[in-house]
Amino acid sequence: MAIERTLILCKPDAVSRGLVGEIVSRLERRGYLLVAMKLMQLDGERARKHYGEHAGKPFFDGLVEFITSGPLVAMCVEGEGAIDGCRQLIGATNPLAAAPGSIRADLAQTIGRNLVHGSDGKESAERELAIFFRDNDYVSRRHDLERWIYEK
Ligand code: D4T
Repeated sequence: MAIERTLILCKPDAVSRGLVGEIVSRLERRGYLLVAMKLMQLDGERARKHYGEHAGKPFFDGLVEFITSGPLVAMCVEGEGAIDGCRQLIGATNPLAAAPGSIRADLAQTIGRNLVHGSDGKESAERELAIFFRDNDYVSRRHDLERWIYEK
């Protein structure tokens, strides 16, 4: 296992429903560290870039429309095996298939309004983080990592 960074988005439905605190709290309680965070509204160009792998699929236009429809919160989350760990906390894409206790199972109803995004691998994490953050957006949490999280 290694210390990883992943992109987590509280999508516009999460912001609109007032669930950002709940989502951040679940990530923090697991011990993951926020190393960058931004409240922003995504433009169409960046949204299409972020969801590029889905271009041409029937749900693509609706997805872009939804993700640009209001403010979202973008975060870079760091921790041991954080990419898969965050995916586990978030739950399966369709809330009806998500494990009980996961964010989507507990708080969402439909695949098109599933509250959260989490990168699904190292390459996508790197690619996606670069869409949302510049180098100087990141802070170091090395001290917290060594103190509280990392098992030597
Ligand atoms: P994200 O990317 O939002 O974390 O979701 P997942 O990684 O869990 O799922 P995904 O990439 O397969 O889908 C991206 C995004 O598209 C929406 N979606 C997906 C949809 O509205 N209808 C669909 O049929 C699918 C497959 C939900 C998440």
